[in-house]
Amino acid sequence: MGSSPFDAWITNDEELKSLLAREWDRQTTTLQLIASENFASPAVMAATGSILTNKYAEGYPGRRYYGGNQIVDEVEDLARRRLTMLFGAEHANVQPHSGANANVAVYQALLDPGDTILAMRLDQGGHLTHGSPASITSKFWNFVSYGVTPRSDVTEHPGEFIDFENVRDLAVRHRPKLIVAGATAYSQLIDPQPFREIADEVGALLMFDSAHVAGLIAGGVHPNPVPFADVVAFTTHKTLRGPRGGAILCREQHAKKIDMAVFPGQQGGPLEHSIAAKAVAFNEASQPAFSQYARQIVNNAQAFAKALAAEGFRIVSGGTENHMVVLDLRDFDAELTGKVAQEVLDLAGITTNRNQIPDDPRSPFVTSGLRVGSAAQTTAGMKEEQFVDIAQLMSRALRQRDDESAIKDVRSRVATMCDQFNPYRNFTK
Ligand code: DSN
Repeated sequence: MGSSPFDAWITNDEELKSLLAREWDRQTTTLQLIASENFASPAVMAATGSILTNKYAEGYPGRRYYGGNQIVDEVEDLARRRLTMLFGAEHANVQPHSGANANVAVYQALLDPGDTILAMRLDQGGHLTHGSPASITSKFWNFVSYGVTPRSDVTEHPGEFIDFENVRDLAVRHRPKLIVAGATAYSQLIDPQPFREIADEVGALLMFDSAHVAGLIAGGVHPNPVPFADVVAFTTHKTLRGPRGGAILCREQHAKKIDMAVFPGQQGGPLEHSIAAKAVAFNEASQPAFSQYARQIVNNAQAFAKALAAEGFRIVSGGTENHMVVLDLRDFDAELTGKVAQEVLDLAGITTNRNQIPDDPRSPFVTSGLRVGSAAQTTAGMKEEQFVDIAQLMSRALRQRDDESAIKDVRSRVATMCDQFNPYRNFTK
């Protein structure tokens, strides 16, 4: 079993050290295909584990409620500067602890309780914070949902797409104060322009939730919503490959309200060690190599989708234009649920998550779908060829799920691949 070089610092806690060593082993000997995950660089991880974790810094640079923040102010300013430059934005807030916090802070900043928000429904590809009944957001604001519509006239790949006629009809009918674009399980590019046009037509503000695609935007392979949206909120740890956390970009006119909503509205002391790690990631994402990385993520996802379709899976939206592929398992095997598929693939060393497909007859805990993504294994150096192999291994494990020796064989092939493509190969002790 290997271990992270960082674990050497944990000298006095054998119990935790052993858990970290096991997780290191899991991450580097099994395939990480969860579309919202990635492998952060050692520099990002080092900053996350830095001395900045010791500092309280409620407030913002130049306006803190505690002393001793001269250097922390520079760290946070560095992160804000790098982020605004990366996306061409007017203002950045790098304090949200997560994407969910960031989204709720945006609602709090721009709306009054009870105001109407038009957003994508969870089972159609949206996020919990887009008004799911299980989320606090649905208790405070009145959500109207749009979804996807099956289309057979898209000859290259018929499937489910955001239907802008439907978004417009709902917007005209319900007059939302805010429209939310962006998704967590939607594999097509989301064009911010038609959303802006609809928002302008009904006098709504526009927020783009770019949690999943932030890295693709930074790498130039997804349209940048910043020129179109009033606010762009996202996580920093998905395709952007930074530390776990959130961030918000906005037009200057909303800056004060957004900052007030994050702190003191939502949060207390910011996680300055995470903010330092965000600064590292924003710098990494501004390098030319990151654009090549983003392009490779999409190429890999497209090769993956094609190979999965060849194995008999139906691809929701007919294909992918980003980093993820959502599989409808029913054509492959009507009996196979997302829950069982996820469990079988776990045994075979392939980490995925079950996901509802549009209008899924099964519950969110069971599902008829599976979501996979290419960002993490692309970081590890995998190319189209490896993703074709992974599609075949997934298919074999799921078809032969009752055959222990077949699962074992897939697991051993996965281990060989992971050995060849260890994201931390230069850092393993
Ligand atoms: N953003 C979700 C995901 O896509 O996995 C988690 O909230």
